Amino acid sequence: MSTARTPEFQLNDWVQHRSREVDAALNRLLPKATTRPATIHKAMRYSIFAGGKRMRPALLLAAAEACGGGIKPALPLACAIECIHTYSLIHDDLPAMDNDDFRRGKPTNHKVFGEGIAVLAGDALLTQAFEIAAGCDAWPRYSHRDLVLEIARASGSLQLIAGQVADLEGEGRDLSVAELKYIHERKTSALLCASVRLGGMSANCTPAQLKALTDFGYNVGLAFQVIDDILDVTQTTEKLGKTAGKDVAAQKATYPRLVGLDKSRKIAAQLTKRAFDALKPFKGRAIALEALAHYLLHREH
Ligand code: GRG
Repeated sequence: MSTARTPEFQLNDWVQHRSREVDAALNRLLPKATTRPATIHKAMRYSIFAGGKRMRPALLLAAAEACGGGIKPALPLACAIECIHTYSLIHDDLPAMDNDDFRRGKPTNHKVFGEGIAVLAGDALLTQAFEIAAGCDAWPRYSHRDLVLEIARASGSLQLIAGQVADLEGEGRDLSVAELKYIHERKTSALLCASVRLGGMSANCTPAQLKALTDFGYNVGLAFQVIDDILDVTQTTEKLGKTAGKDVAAQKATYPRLVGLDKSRKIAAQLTKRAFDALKPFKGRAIALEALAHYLLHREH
């Protein structure tokens, strides 16, 4: 992981250090694998510690830093967001949805624990996220109500779930670019955007900073999904840690399918440029956010 844009900033070290902190916090916050009923706690931990990139926690912690905040108050929120994200992946992989056998380089949750436990492990991680958020400190500008609302809105039936519904209903149909963007805004961008906003909130950010983070998160979130679509057709299953070529096989609407690979790459670069522009009010203090946006545009998995 490197970035040509900010050569003096060691993104690799930055991410590794924060990922270790996030993993240690998740380990503290989730019930132990031996806690009764052990099966569900093993299943929750199996997917949480299966080797995800931890990009949402990284963006959340980077946003906190941009607003002058520290890791400690942001960490529980980073864990809450990773719980929501992991729940959505477990459910998305179920036979009733995308029916995938492979995720984060490992057999999917339902392949190991069975469908019933996988549904429940997703449900439990979703609930765990709210328990963690409710247990966080609050700040003068942002109450528990604000934090919990932020997470609920991003993952509810108007955003994450709306995106998944539109995705399911779009299968086998020719979608327009506008319809595809609707899906990407909700299925992907909403949670990434909430991540950076929560990072800002954990640092008691100003309304102007929150607005800048929202613009950044929205655009980075859209770019993330365009890149994800590109990687599905350009990378191998081994490299991705999930089944490559699934979108083509399922005849799913994607940017490469609708506008071609070259144009898709241009769109991702344009969205990333908008994300960079949104960071101008931070006057160079959003260095980790910049480096992450640059990395996400050039990532290979
Ligand atoms: C089941 C409510 C519900 C929603 C599912 C997450 C999701 C919505 C679908 C999975 C497929 C997909 C393309 C989702 C868009 C978001 C995305 C690209 C997820 C993968 O995120 P990464 O690459 O995964 O950050 P890791 O494993 O690295 O954390």
